[in-house]
Amino acid sequence: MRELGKDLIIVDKDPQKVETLREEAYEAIVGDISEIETLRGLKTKKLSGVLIVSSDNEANKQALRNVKKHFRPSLYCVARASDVINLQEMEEIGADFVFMPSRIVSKSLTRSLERAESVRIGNQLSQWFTKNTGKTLAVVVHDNPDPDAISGALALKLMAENYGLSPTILYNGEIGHQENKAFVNLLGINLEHMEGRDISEFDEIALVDCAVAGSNNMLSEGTHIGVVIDHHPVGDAEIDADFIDIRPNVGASATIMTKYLQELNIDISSEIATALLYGIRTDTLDFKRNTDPNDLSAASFLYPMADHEVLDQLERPSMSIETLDVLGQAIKNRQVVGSYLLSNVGNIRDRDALPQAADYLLNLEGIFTSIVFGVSDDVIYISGRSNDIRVNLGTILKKAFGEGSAGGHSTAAGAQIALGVFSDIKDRQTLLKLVDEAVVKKFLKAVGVEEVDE
Ligand SMILES: [Mn+2]
Repeated sequence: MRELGKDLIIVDKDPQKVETLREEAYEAIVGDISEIETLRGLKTKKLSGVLIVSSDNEANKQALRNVKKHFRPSLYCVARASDVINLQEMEEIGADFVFMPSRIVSKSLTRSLERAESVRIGNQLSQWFTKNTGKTLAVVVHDNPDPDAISGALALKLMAENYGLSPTILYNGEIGHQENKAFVNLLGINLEHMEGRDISEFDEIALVDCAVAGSNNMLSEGTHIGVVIDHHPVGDAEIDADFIDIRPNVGASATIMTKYLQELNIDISSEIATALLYGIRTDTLDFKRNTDPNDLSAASFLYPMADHEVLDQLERPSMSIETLDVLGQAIKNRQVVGSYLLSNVGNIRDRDALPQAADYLLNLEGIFTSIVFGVSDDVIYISGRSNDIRVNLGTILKKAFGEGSAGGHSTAAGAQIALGVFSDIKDRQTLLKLVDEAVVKKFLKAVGVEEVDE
């Protein structure tokens, strides 16, 4: 109470207790709180609240009734109950807040345990780094890395440097989407493509935002890993690693890494805070998807350190000319069949423009599923979006174009089909027409819609 800056008057039946309290400089009086006389004595004081906290439920209830009857109704009343039944009764009598000591103890115990657990794994990770000081470390992210993977790797790199290792972030595939490219450029993030690098030149390997060697990363299956940090459920995949921290309840690997930086007291630059915050926000769709209180607490820790001008810029990425062209083609070439929209954008260089175009076309009135496709040198790329709850786009694309070449979720999916023999066709126009027919037919057949004759 003293911390709240309020004066406290204590009433207790036991004169000895009252004596002790007075010695400790508290204002204390002897009295039975269930008796109205005791309360009368308090009425002269300007009370802002009453705490009824004896261990006797009956006395507490009587005191509560008296307070409700004889004091102003706005007086704030807190009461203590030993069980749920008494808690309910006290609430009915009019207590503003009733607490059960056993619950408070168990809550604070849970918190202490969580705290202890976080200290324990923080120590384990720090021990791993200490043991490997002086070594080179490959920090490997999943293929076509997103901001969560990249920022998580950045944090792990920082940590490794703090422990005297020489880390390099490695990725495979491409950094797609304008937003992700802008993210890497604006924050000056240094990561190297795996092409031409030999993983065996590194002493140790860490995996961030993916957990299984050979699955969505360029490592060979069964590679021994030093540290694994991830938040995707791995099922019963076997992982050969010294240190594994996979938290499927958490919304982002960046959240896990933020907790480690906090735990191990590592100084965070504004760039890293910005990257991690952006990673958490994009992976949780601004805390709307797969999110956990830990994501929010990590974000609130990073927020004051982050560069909000950069974050603003990341939210409004400029569209490349190529993306704009593809979008233009997609709008022009659209074919609408019922609530399905299909569009052939022809030859493409940047296939990342396809999902963006598919996203955009979903805004058209009456369209619930959009499919945009184009042809690069020898591959047809198909990208689809759907907000039709009856449609599982991933399944449909697999059905239309084969298990091996399609994948994705119910709302966002894609497929890649090798042109094979078709790529020899010299006449590009003929080729595009063939592709168009094939893709549209296969898709409509898979969704069970007859193509309308034009
Ligand atoms: Mn992630």
